[in-house]
Amino acid sequence: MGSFLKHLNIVSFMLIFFALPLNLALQVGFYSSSCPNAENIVPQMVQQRFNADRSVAAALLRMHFHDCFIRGCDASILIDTTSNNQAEKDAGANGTVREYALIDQIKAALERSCNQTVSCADIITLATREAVSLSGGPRYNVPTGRLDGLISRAAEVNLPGPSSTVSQINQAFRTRGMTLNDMVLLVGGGHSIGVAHCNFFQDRLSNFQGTGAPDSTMDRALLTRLQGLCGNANPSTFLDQNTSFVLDNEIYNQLRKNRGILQIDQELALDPLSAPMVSNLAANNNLFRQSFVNALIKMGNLPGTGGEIRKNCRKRN
Ligand code: HEM
Ligand SMILES: *[C@@H]1O[C@H](CO)[C@@H](O)[C@H](O)[C@H]1NC(C)=O
Ligand SMILES: *[C@@H]1O[C@H](CO)[C@@H](O)[C@H](O)[C@H]1NC(C)=O
Ligand SMILES: CC(=O)N[C@H]1CO[C@H](CO)[C@@H](O)[C@@H]1O
Repeated sequence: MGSFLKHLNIVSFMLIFFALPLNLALQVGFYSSSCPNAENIVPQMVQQRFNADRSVAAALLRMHFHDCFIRGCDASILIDTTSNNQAEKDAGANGTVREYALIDQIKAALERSCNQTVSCADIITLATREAVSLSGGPRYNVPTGRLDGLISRAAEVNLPGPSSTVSQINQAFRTRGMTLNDMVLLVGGGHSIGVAHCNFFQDRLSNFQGTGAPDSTMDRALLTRLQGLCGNANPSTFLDQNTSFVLDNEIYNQLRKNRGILQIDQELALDPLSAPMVSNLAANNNLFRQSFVNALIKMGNLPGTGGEIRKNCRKRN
């Protein structure tokens, strides 16, 4: 009996062991002995870029999201298209993900400092951590130790669009192990900085859902301004019309004032599923700060499928 139990334990141990998502090796300070400078080099380079253009913070946060939602956080977003493979970055939803050159520069500096040690997926993660704190968000410890994936396919990019409903977006988060609360935090918090181009919300400005009229939920002054802005070119406007460069809970207040730019953002405040959370977050920036970071770390832990430490973030070794 004892030996049977012992066997059972070994079997269940092995089951648990092999079922472990590959990210359980992630830990805070993963590079502290293998590349002690990694957590200085990334912040320095992001800070430098931010000093020249503070919109870089939003770009990094969005890149992290687009990376993690396809194949986990494995830098699949960074792979370039080749003659026989159209990569994620060339899928429609990725058209305006930016700051790939900054990631290349950080990678080059890390390669000089520690040969083939720091993954591109961790570079995005550490750069995002910096983006959050440079935007006035909390500074947090973030686990590292991710591997770079070997696969990146445009056809796998199944990100929801800006006209999705709250329950559709919720479903996209649920299939990745995240809750409605995580979703409201990440979409709202993510959209508390950065911009959207007219093509992503133009449908709200005139013939909304075939009604022949603009989206009646949009604040009139905002509607008028956006109608003037969006012409033939495709300019952009701030997702948070008030504190546009600050990662804070003000976006939720804007949404409650019907000043959301993207339809999905506005829906967060209107849909009974998410409206109570929007109210709570709008009223409490400390609640927002702590819970946003927790949700962001959770998103950053979405497990990849394993791989390598790339030498060049744009291609497999
Ligand atoms: C799943 C629901 C989401 C949808 C439908 C969505 C959609 C969009 C769209 C259409 C834009 C405008 C892009 C452009 O015009 O260049 C945008 C921008 C942005 N999104 Fe999201 N998003 C979602 C979730 C998230 C999440 C979870 C984050 C991060 C935690 C995030 C962070 C950002 C940031 C920072 C920007 C501004 C980018 C910049 O300034 O370059 N989004 N999003
Ligand atoms: C980096 O590593 C590769 C193989 O892993 C080796 O060939 C090369 O000499 C190393 N370069 C430096 C500067 O250590
Ligand atoms: C802008 O945000 C600040 C700080 O969050 C707030 O006090 C103010 O009322 C907001 N202004 C508008 C026009 O929404
Ligand atoms: C900048 C960029 O790579 N844009 C691409 C996004 O995806 C669409 C559709 O696949 C391409 O046509 C764009 O060139």
